[in-house]
Amino acid sequence: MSLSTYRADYAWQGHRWCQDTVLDVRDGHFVIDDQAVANGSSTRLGKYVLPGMPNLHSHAFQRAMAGMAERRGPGDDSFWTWREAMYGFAQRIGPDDLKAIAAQLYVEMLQAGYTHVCEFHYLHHQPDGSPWSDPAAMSQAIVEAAEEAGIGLTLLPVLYMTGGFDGRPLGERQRRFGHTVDAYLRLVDSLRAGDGTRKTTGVALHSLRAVQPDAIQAVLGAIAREMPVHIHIAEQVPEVDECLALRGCRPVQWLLDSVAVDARWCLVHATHLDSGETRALAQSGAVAGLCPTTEANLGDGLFPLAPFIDQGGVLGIGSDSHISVSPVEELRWLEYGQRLVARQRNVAARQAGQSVGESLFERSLAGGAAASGTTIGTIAHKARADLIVLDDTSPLLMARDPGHAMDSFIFSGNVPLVRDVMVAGRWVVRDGQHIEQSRITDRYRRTVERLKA
Ligand code: NGQ
Ligand code: ZN
Repeated sequence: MSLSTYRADYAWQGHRWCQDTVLDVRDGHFVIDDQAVANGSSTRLGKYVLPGMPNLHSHAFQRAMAGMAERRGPGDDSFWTWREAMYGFAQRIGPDDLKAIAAQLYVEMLQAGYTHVCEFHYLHHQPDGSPWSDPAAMSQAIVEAAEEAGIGLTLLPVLYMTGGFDGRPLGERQRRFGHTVDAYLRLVDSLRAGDGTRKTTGVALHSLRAVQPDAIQAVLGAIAREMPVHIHIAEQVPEVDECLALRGCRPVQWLLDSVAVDARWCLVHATHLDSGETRALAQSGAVAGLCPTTEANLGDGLFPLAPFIDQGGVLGIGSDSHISVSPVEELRWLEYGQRLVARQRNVAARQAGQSVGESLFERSLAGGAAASGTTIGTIAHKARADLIVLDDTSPLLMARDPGHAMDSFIFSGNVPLVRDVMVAGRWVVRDGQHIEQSRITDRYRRTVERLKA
């Protein structure tokens, strides 16, 4: 494949804006040469060019129910009443529906500046729990949706075996999520076969509620060393209490004591941490997978951001239930939640003079890339060529020097400032429009109308 040469007035590279940067792209990856000088044949991208953001946690099907669970039920609503509504919605979805919903979602992610998604996929079987004729049919729907939209994918088939910490069997509405360890490992193996530049396969354990200790050990013993491992860990206070009652310690503590948690791990919703867990998680090098808009929507609680950062913790962001699909809004709420509780400002910037937006964006790139198990999240030699170009004609960026550009992007916009988006060297969003938008959105409309009927 030939070389394309681009230039940016400012590119976010190695923790800072670099002026007059030349970016070569070949075979979907950056070729960065420090000596390169912009010449006549390079294409100017715009004033501000950033690495694309990895979205480290997604349940794609839930996008189609966003906004449908905000009406009060007969009693106090909670995460658990939302989950019942979600299970009801999930019952109706087959492979074609999932593909249509996921493709629409991934288009929206790209337009918002996410260039990679970690799909935590547990909707495996038919509604009665029996496998489809192709046991990987639902996973395949995700793979095809990502290909159609042109987003990078870390596919995380989820192991889901039990209905609680006590090992009780799956409920009727959870049956289509379930696998034996052997069947699960076969699925993982079959999915790995198609891995390449834009697709990586990892593994996911749904939660300590859904996977018992022996099964965790069996999976970890069987998979390749380099595969990312994701788990929902401590989202709700009742699950922390149940873990304390049945296992004698809190979920994050239990995990850290029971398996070798390191940088390949992503602990999604590591929300409820005591100070010892915060320190130990930070020291482990694992990624804390934070999904602030979903965690707010579901009434989870707040992550101890400041001590975690101070102890060197790694974090990334995900849009999870997709009540919102925007890295800007995730980062904004990550910071604002802390401000509201601490009654302080600029919490995620831990040193004088540091920018909150730069600190959060940079951290989320690094943590998201680690959780994805692939070289993204950076404009660097040999990294996959994923980038976003901001709309520098927006009034929000007028009379802003580079030192305020990131904070203006993260905090001031209500209209997305993302103008053009590239994934693996290919333009998928130009002038805010996705290249396949009308076809994918038409199919989505037909799908959700049919699901509603
Ligand atoms: C999920 N979602 O797997 O979709 C979960 C809810 C559960 C979030 N945790 C189900 N946000 O945890 O049992
Ligand atoms: Zn989740």
